[in-house]
Amino acid sequence: MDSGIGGLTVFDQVFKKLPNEDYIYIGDQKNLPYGEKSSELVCQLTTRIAKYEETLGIKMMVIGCNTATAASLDYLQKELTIPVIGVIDAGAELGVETTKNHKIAVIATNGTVKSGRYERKIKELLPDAEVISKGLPDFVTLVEGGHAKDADTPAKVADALSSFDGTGVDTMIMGCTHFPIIRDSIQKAVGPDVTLVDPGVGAAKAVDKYLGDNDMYNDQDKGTQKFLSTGDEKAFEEHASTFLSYPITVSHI
Ligand code: DGN
Repeated sequence: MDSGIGGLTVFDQVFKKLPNEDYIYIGDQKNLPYGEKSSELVCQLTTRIAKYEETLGIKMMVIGCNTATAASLDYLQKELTIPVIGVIDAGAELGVETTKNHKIAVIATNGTVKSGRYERKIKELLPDAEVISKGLPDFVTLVEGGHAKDADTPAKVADALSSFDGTGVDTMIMGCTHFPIIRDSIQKAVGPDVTLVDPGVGAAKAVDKYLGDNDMYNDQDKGTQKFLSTGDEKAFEEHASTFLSYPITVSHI
């Protein structure tokens, strides 16, 4: 699930790794954005989607939204009877695997940064890590507005990331579903010495490991993909082309 459409970047990574599984993606488009809402409200909204998903007979849930993971992962892991994987823990693990000098940057929504969940998880795995986090909600607006490929976007991104100059971070976690869409601009801004981490890739690894360890793979040849939205399904379909390289059909719930 995701607050809306951005979680498609996470879906895409999991789907690429595990194409034989059946997927139901729910975007809570009616209630987006989650990024600037209180964590109590985000937890309530995420739980509502999770409870609905559970009724559909799913075997695992991936919270493909960083803000929703920050607000509700611990609660949902206790509340649901199925395994729940959050994109933050998976992203933090990948960040820890990637860093060599233990200096890690996290860029995300303000909600995610305020939760401190990336920092906590990174330090749990790598106690001497130095974590520098920054809330960049304007990047969400930029991608949502369809400006990812605008000529002035690299300059805007570079300006927003200039506070990382001289910090020595060697790894930057793109802790928001929208940020991989402007990955090239981010890479250009931080330079070739900083490795970018996409938590969607981490989530795909975590899902694969869990299914493998628990003998839960689907042994069919080809999986199915269903996309549901709580908002305007046509707008969702059109907008999806910003996030995916293939068209999708979306139904309203
Ligand atoms: N999906 C959200 C996240 O990864 O934090 C970003 C979109 C939003 O709700 N602001």
